[in-house]
Amino acid sequence: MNLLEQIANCIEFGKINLNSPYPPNMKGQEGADELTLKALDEGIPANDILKNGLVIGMEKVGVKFRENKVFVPQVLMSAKAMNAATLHLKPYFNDGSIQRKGKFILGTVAGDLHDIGKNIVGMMIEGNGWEVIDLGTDVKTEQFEKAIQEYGDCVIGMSSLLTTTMPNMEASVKAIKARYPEQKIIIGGAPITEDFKNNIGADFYSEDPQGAAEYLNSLVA
Ligand code: B1M
Repeated sequence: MNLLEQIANCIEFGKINLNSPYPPNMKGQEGADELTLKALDEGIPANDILKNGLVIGMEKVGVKFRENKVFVPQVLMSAKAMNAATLHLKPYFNDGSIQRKGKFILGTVAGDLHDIGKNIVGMMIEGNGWEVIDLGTDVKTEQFEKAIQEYGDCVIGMSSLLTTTMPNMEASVKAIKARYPEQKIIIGGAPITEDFKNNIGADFYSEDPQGAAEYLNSLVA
């Protein structure tokens, strides 16, 4: 297995670093942390490490999560491994030698404080090579609009977990579409459906993070 494949493996199985006891069958082995440093030392371009190592691993996690082959705790370990690796890549993001696929502005809609699912969506999309700007929970229409003005070319993602906040999602989508007709908006969350998406005029509904990542990737393919 070459170095990039090993890095992808660490992300897929949530192996953060040498000292991490998780997963048990990789105990004592180097993790995403050390292997990313090693790859940089060997002169592998940071962009290759991201695209052909980290992103490949995260895509596999996304598919396994969708198929119920892994669960929230495993996804969180993968995200931790991803974070450990991307810390070493930070200077290359800053100097422009790594190009992100685009900007994704994410928030849980007004009145709604649920953020566990939204955070997983954010991690997965970041792991797919996007810059994620997380506005948090209880995000009002004006906050989404302010972010559009501030970040320019971007895709908006909205999450809702309560049937009582679905009307707030509808109001936000409609207001944003009225002001920025070309603005792409993805929606998701447990009570959201394809029909609801069609009724409120959002661009895409995904029931899981992987679907949202695949849609985003299709926009820049
Ligand atoms: Co609340 N809660 N909660 N809650 N809570 C639910 C959602 C509920 C179904 C529980 C129940 O009654 N069985 C119910 C909603 C009922 C309804 O609307 N019909 C409910 C209620 C009623 C409430 C309160 C009103 C309770 C009260 O105070 N009386 C209150 C509301 C507070 C508020 O938001 N204003 C409330 C509060 C809370 C806590 C604060 C205690 C806590 C949230 C903690 C937090 O998020 N930081 C909480 C929790 C934990 C839940 C449950 C138990 C779990 C939600 C969760 O995190 N799921 C939930 C019951 C349940 O789902 N079993 C419940 C795990 C997460 C990984 O899944 O969020 O679905 P999920 O995200 C998935 C997908 O939906 C999708 O991908 C994610 C990853 O797979 N997805 C997207 C999500 N967003 C996406 C966006 C996308 C694409 C995919 O694109 C942009």
